[in-house]
Amino acid sequence: MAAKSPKLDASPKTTLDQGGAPHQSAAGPDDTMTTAQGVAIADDQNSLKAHARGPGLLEDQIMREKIFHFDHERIPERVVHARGYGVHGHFELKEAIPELSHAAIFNRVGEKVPTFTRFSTVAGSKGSPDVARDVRGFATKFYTSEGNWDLVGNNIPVFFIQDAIKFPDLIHSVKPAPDRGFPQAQSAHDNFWDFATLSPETMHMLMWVMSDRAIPRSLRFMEGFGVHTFRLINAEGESKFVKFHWKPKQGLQSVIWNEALKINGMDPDFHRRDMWDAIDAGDFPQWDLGIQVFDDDFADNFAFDILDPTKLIPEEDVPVRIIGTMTLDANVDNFFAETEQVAFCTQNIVPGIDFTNDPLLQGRNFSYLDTQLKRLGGPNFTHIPINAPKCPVRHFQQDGHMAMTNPKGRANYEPNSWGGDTGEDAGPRENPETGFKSYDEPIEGKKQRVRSELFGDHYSQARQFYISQTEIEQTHVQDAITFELSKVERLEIRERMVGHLRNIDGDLAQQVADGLGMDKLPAKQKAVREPITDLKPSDALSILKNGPDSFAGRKLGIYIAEGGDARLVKSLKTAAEDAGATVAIIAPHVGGAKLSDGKTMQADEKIDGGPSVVFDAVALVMGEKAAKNYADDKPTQDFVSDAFAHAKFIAYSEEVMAIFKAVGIDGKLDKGVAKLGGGDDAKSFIDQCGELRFWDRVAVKQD
Ligand code: HDD
Repeated sequence: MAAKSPKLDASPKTTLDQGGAPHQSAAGPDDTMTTAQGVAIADDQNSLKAHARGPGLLEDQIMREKIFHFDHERIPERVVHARGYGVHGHFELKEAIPELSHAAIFNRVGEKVPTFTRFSTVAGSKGSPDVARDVRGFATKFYTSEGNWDLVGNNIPVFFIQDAIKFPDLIHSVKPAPDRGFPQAQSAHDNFWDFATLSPETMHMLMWVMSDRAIPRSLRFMEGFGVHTFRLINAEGESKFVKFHWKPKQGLQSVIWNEALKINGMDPDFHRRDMWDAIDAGDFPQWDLGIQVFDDDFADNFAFDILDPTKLIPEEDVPVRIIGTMTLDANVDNFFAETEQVAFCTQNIVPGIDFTNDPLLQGRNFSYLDTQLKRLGGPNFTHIPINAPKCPVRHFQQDGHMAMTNPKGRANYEPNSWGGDTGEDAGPRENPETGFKSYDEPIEGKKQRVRSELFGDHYSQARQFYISQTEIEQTHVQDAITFELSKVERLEIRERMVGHLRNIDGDLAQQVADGLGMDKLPAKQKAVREPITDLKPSDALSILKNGPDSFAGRKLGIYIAEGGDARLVKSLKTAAEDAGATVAIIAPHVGGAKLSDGKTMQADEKIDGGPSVVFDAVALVMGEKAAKNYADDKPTQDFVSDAFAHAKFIAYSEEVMAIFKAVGIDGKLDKGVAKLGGGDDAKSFIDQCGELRFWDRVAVKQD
């Protein structure tokens, strides 16, 4: 359908708002395409040539401008967290905490503070799949009335390393190897495990990354953590320590590894699509912001150093106090302008919040500002709308690449003596009352390259995490470590890791050793500090103990085929939607299938493109002939056998037994597989789906 004339294929209805008031094309009617200089374009299909079959002319300023701009469309991707997805929202404080902090954001109950949140994976590049086993970034920019506060956290409350000087090594080791340029978006390789096992401070975080936390079902179903200990400061200048938590109102949920592998093939955009769709449908995800507050006394008596980012403070020791809620309610208008250009910086804090001496945080405070210069090309990235504060900004910084908001007047320094009688504007002045003040913590000591002694405990909380998991979750951790180490070629690296595991949990070490086919357990790794083995399990650390209480926000896939009972399909749809879930119809053809009522129901997906791995639960409703017909169809068989293997709830109309027979599960049907007759069957099934998985099916580990 090549259009000969731009008029035939004209799509350029949009005019670009280049920062000012909405404007019309300088060159003519609203929809006339122009160059970046505003000159109307007559032909956007043909470059200027010496002759219809002759060479191109250098003179063609219109083509040159277009190609020039295209050539420069990309900016460097983030060196870590390159793949991410950003969403607008707002934060609303529910409980003021003036006794702890004088920050406006913590004192103005009911005020809606705009936010922008970017979720990300760490290791993969921009085009890598969403459901890689990885930490998820959870970074929120609060546009507060006192300036921007960036809470740049992860979905895991601890980190791999204790000192920022090790960050480049950590990231080099996990990213593709420099000689071969692979593997992409994976930690299952020699370099990563070599570094990790030579750096025992990674052990606690490794437990989290090998757990299902690292393969979330949705960005909506995961927690967020500020990781470091920060300070809150009140109007009297008093300080308490704080750790920040995001608790999803949607409950926690992850996928299982075999599912993740398949999802990445079927839908590499699984997480971003899920977020876009939920917000587009008005199903706005919410997180409560919680704080764990403690004082010097607690810090001095805690078994670990509160400045050590590889340690957490169990919620049983210091409860999380919920103070407000963030709602994500708007997708971006333009991915590049917002998600790509957003620049988070840990050093962006507001009066009433302060840093601590956590050596990882101190290093981050340098790195983030520095990296924005490289990525966004100059010091004026705060002029880009997504980064610009939504409160007054007044200073004497000036010029630089792409300066957008330029001061007026003569004074560009201070102190100055303009103002007063001169009639000139003297510009802004510092304000000792409202201005940012650091906590006046007394500091003394020797300048040294050392870590504090308690940083040497590498195993105690790793063990605590492991023993806090349900049996199913523990199995997943064992399987994940076994999987990853099976991809490690050098035997001594595998042995080193099992040697570390022996300091964490004997059974875990044995299971992994067996999984790797080791004849005997490798020697224990020497611990810098003897691990504490009697830390109590903490329920807050398990996903399965913190799941949702309904099927809301989840997705049911209904596979229909010719002759399927129309009433059943309808009742399933209604029950799922009533529960706040979404439904996708899958059929042998995207054109849908004619159901028992003689009407054709359109499909959202053809079976090959709608596998069961992308749904939380599935149903199959087909006529007898169709069920027999599709019993031998491979995608249909995978739909059923995967759903069954992944412990999903499955509903079916009795004709579908032919397919169950074909995949060999007809003799194994359990309470997680529901035959739909009529009456309340659909509703009972959806109620059951609220448990998300029928874990009993896979609870017994096969040797
Ligand atoms: Fe980092 C990005 C989270 C340690 C250096 N980091 C980045 C992002 C998140 C985190 C969520 C993506 C922000 C976005 O969406 O744009 N990083 C963390 C957490 C850490 C951490 C929770 C440990 C507690 N990071 C860390 C260290 C350093 C960095 C120790 C360097 C010394 N991180 C960066 C960076 C990035 C970044 C290079 C890349 C892109 C960016 O900053 O804007 O500066």
